[in-house]
Amino acid sequence: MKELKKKIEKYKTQFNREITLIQDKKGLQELRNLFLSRKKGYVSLLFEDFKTLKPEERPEAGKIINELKEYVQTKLQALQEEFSTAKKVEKTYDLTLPGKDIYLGSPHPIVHFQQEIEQIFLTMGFTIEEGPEIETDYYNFEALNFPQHHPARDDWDTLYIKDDLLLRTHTSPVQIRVMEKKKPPIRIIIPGKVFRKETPDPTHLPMFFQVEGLVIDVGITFAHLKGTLEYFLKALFNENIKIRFRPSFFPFTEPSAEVDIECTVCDGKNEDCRVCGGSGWIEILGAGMVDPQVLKNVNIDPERYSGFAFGMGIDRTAMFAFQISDMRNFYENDLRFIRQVLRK
Ligand code: FA5
Repeated sequence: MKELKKKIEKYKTQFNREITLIQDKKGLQELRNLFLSRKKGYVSLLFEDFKTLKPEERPEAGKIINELKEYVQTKLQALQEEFSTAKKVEKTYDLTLPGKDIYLGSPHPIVHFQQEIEQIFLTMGFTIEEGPEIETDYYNFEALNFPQHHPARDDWDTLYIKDDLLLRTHTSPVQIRVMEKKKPPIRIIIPGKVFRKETPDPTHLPMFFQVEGLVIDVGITFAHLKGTLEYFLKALFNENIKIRFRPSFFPFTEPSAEVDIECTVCDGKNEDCRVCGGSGWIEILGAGMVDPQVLKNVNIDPERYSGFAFGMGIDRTAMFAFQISDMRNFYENDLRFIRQVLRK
């Protein structure tokens, strides 16, 4: 009898250990066979032992063997049910259905576009510079040849923080900041945010991005300016993009030009186009040869060095690259718009 009790204890410990290792129905069946199979199961073998006991020991022996049998059966049954419900849950997934769209965050389309522009200039050997968005009157105007009360300042009206501090109206002041520190050869671009007193419309914003370009070296001519911009615009749009240079005026370049591209919204075919006003052309940048006076302002000898500069509206140009008829869309935070543009 003592021996039987020991055996039962041993089997129970073994069962408890093995049931925790079971992973599937196959394992479950194997454990069931090990303990309950009619001929060689441990419980059946215990009943064989039972037959060798004295008659007065049998009632207690029968009771504890049956308790083990019930214990094993109940535990196996519970595990079987667990497996069946898990299978039912699995069945509720229909793997043929399309998955849920998960939107990952991403930089704003204008930032993406700015990076594209930077990449083109980096491959041309330019480096990238930055400057402050709050600027002094000296850098934004004075050093760029806009004396106080010069009427050209009116085009660049802006928000003043103090008499001498303002939100920069263009990226050109960074030209001065860089030329004060570095001597030629200089070949840089300056992307950044600028601000103007402007009523928003499809092609004008009070806050927008520009990318400035500046090249200063010995023997730089207008041909270099033209070649660089043509190469850049073809790389940004396509080989067939139509470009035109128009004479213009900026106090800090002489001669100056404005560069237009063909309107990609109407292809020059809609007289009522709200973007190009029916002209078929849209201005995307201002440019010119750096005025000798500007070079003198930063102690670069204009007799030895010459250079060109340009300033392009990133949002304005993005509008044509993405063929969008209203630039304000970029800042209305409608994710349906942003995602469409990012997919193009
Ligand atoms: C300038 O800002 C000069 N600093 C450009 C320059 C740099 C000329 C270096 C010569 C040498 P302008 O005001 O034309 O120029 O602006 C340049 C470009 O910025 C425009 O061609 C246009 O693409 C964009 N832009 C101008 N105003 C707005 C506006 N309100 N909203 C969006 N884009 C604008």
